[in-house]
Amino acid sequence: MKFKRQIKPYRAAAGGWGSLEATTRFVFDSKAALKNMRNLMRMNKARGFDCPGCAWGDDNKSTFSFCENGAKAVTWEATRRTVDPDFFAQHSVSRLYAESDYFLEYQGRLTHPLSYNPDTDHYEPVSWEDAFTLIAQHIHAMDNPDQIELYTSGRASNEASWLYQLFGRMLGTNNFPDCSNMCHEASGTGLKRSIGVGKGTIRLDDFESADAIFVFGQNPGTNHPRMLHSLRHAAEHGASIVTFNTLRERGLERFADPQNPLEVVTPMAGKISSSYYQPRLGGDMAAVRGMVKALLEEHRRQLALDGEGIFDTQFIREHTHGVDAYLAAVDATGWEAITAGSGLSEEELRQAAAIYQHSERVICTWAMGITQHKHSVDTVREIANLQLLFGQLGKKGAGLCPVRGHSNVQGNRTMGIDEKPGAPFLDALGTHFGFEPPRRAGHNTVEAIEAMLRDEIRVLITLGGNLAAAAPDSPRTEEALQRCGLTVHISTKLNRTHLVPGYENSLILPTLGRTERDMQRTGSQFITVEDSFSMVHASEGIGIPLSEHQRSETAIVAGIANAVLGREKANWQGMADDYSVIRDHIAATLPGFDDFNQKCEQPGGFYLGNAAARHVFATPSGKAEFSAAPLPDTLFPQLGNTTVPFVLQTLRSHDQYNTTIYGLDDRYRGVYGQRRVVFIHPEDMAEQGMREGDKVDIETLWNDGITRQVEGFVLVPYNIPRGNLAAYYPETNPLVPLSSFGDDSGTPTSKSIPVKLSLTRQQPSLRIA
Ligand SMILES: Nc1nc2c(c(=O)[nH]1)N[C@H]1C(S)=C(S)[C@@H](COP(=O)(O)OP(=O)(O)OC[C@H]3O[C@@H](n4cnc5c(=O)[nH]c(N)nc54)[C@H](O)[C@@H]3O)O[C@H]1N2
Ligand SMILES: Nc1nc2c(c(=O)[nH]1)N[C@H]1C(S)=C(S)[C@@H](COP(=O)(O)OP(=O)(O)OC[C@H]3O[C@@H](n4cnc5c(=O)[nH]c(N)nc54)[C@H](O)[C@@H]3O)O[C@H]1N2
Ligand SMILES: [Mo]
Repeated sequence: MKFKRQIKPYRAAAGGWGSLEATTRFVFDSKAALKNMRNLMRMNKARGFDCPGCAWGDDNKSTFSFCENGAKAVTWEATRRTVDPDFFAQHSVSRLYAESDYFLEYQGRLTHPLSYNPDTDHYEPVSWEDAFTLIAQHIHAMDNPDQIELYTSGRASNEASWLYQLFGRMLGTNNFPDCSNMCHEASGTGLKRSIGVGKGTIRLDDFESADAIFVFGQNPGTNHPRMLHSLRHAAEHGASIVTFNTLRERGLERFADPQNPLEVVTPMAGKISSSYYQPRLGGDMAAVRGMVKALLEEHRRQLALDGEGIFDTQFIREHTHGVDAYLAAVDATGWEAITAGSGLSEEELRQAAAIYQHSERVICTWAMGITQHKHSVDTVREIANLQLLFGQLGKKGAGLCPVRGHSNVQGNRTMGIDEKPGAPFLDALGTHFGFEPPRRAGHNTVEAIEAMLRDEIRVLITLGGNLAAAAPDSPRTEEALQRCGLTVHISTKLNRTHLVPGYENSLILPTLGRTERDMQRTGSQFITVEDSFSMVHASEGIGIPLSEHQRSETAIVAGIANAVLGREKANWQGMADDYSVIRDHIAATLPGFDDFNQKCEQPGGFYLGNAAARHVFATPSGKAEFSAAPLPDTLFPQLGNTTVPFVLQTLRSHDQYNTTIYGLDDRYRGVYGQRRVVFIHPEDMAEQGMREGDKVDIETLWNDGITRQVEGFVLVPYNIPRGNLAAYYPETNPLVPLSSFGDDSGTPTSKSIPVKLSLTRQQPSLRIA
């Protein structure tokens, strides 16, 4: 594979011809053009499969809506390329380990169950029955049930996830680390504390009636392209779109310039105006505090004039708790701390506050720029504070909207993939199946890796995902995997995690993707998923599986559970034969799922509801809780007085889906044919005596004596605050210390890593991507 490396600023608008061209290129490059086209046509229709891309909702108005990156996700899965036993006979694990993440997944779909042979360093075919027996042997040899970790990635269906948690809890553990621990955990934790429910309060059509949409720390042009449609429609109706993003992101920027209508004739064309603020990394809590400070001043001024003020005092009185303490905290926060913390001027924040004040209905959305910092829970709660002051909850066109990542990550949690499950769910599960579920909290992702490093874990099973590449501190995560006796990976494609085997055994279990037909004993099965707006709907694959040896996730989980626990506790095989049996169990154990099977027939799915949107708050006070947390003094209290030259964020390029690398371009940021780049302010570059195109090493500054460094990153001058850097994940994951995670969220601080730069001395032999 040869790639032309180039940096060339992208001048067109986001969406448009560029995406259509890229989409068709992907469709025709994947050796299955016709099948892919047919797949795209079915995506998101009432019957057909749910897009395995992001968790944005479907507007049931257009017959089908897909975006460039959804198309990539589908075609990547629907490839005809395969990695079969011959491939593994040819390539040893050490040889494959030397390849890039791009190379590994590009080889195609896994077709056979495989078992690692340490004597030959090769994966070899194994029968399903032998694989299940081996898993059972390892699990039966454990001293206690907490010696297993059951990881989940957010693509797994509701049915597979629910069955997986039942298996774990019947085994006796709550060790359910999942990708959400590295993702929106702070949103769940923060919102639960503030409004009693860890999910967004709005529905997709609320975007149509919003007067303003504040988008914090999110890059929808790449990661939620269908959200651009909602933003465009909102803007057409006159809504202001106000962006807070450290980087100038093209997908958002064009919205920022009212003089520049999107140039091409596509569904994206249209004139969208907004404001664009560039806080420094981790500066959003201070920015929102600044807005509230300005609004409080205005409230008091108005109050003196008309006795009412601008806040929704009735809502505050009836539905909230703690406003006085919060406003005292706002008074106690000076402008100096606000501007220093946010990197924005008082004038900019007053301007943003004025837009907010003059908008009757406001939606606040956010993603990883908010959730992957040390003080993320407080930041989420600060956004909630702002919305509570104005009663923006449960009103049409207004509310809180964490925009989820993986297409069913919200559903996984609803199904009980949670290391700290609530008592009501465990009670329901225990009563329904007649057993006593474990009550001890289990491990989140960071805790799971730490436990593996302490040799406390014997078995790791991953239901999707790529833990070795997605988790922080890559060398330590890889060591952790090697300290498990058995690792088992239920996967569609080959990835780095498979190449770091456990010390006794490792299995790769090939699974069907969401786009594929899932035939079981009682016929073709559908699964269900939940989007960011709490809509649950059915998804039925149509593609013909590549191999008769691939099994569905649900069937694999049932097979493992049956081998380990036997059929006395539950009829695992019966559930795998007919997923509607699982849905009946879900209906019996989870609120909101009554008549689940019947509700699946509704086109577009059904709404799970959101208590906070109905002004019912499941908090200790029974009301929405203001949070009076102070602004953090520093992002790195662990570092004391150490000078931190740069703060680095790790983010996604346009051609990737998390650790899946589709290609080496990042079109909107003007990067082509390469991924080892670091974005830097031109003046910072000059000050360091460095030039565009120079190669640099990036080293983390931390307090544990471990050297964390990545080498040979090309400097790209960019519109980014002074002192801030950006580079792609997962290449930079070795830089994120395992011990650096969010307060109360445990999420690795992937958006604020303290680093220094130095020119690369020796040119390392670069591996592509
Ligand atoms: N095509 C595609 N789609 C995806 C994914 C993918 O990899 N590819 N991943 C999926 C998943 S799992 C997730 S979680 C989502 C992720 O969706 P995003 O959160 O959009 O993903 P990131 O690329 O991490 O981008 C973070 C954005 O926040 C900004 N940012 C970073 N730090 C800060 C900060 O401190 N303050 C502010 N205001 N801005 C900041 C960055 O400049 C960047 O624009 O996307 C999902 N959808
Ligand atoms: N530095 C840094 N690290 C990060 C982040 C960051 O912004 N910066 N983001 C974090 C976030 S938000 C997330 S969500 C995590 C993602 O962490 P993960 O969810 O663990 O990683 P993915 O890259 O999404 O997983 C890709 C793999 O999933 C498998 N797969 C794909 N489809 C299916 C399927 O349908 N079924 C099954 N069983 N397997 C499938 C394939 O084998 C593929 O190789 O990474 C986190 N890590
Ligand atoms: Mo995510």
